[in-house]
Amino acid sequence: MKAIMLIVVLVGCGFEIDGNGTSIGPDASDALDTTLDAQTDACVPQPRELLANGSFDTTPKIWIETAPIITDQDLVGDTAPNVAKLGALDTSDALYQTIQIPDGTTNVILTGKFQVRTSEPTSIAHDTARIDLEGVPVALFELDNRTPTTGWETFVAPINASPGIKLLTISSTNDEALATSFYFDSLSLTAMVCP
Ligand SMILES: [Ca+2]
Ligand SMILES: [Ca+2]
Repeated sequence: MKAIMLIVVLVGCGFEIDGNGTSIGPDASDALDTTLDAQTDACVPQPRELLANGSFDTTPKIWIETAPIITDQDLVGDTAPNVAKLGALDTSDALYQTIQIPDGTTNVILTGKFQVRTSEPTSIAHDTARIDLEGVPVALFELDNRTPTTGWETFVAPINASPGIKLLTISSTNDEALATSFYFDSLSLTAMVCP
């Protein structure tokens, strides 16, 4: 009985047993199992959307506004009907959303559309807008009255971010004269992660 139990234990551990019931070493199939496990563990990262209501068109609104910012007035949205409009004389506006950068992220990119409409001359920056992640300015993204647009412009901004819960902020500041409006729509924040 003891011999039978020993064989059962050895087989369970992946050892081969010869005809005499003698262990002759690790099962050759273990190497194959290891290879298959490695292939199963490897993955092709897929894009995952981290932002809610990036179009500003769905409910619940999710975004926190310091004033009524999400609106269907003024401009036709890149995605109808709503846009985010920041900027009024002598005012600072902000739009917030908490997002989570997932573990194992290899790449995070913020994309979207913007417009800048201003009464200012384009020589000196008086009114500005920017996007921050957890207080850090998003690379490649800062707007002011020197760069007015006549339609929706596309931006693509890579973000260097560590995993965890972060606050995404869109903000603007206008001085006391000659207003500038900063519009945003169709935002998307994607991370490449294993599904
Ligand atoms: Ca929209
Ligand atoms: Ca101004």
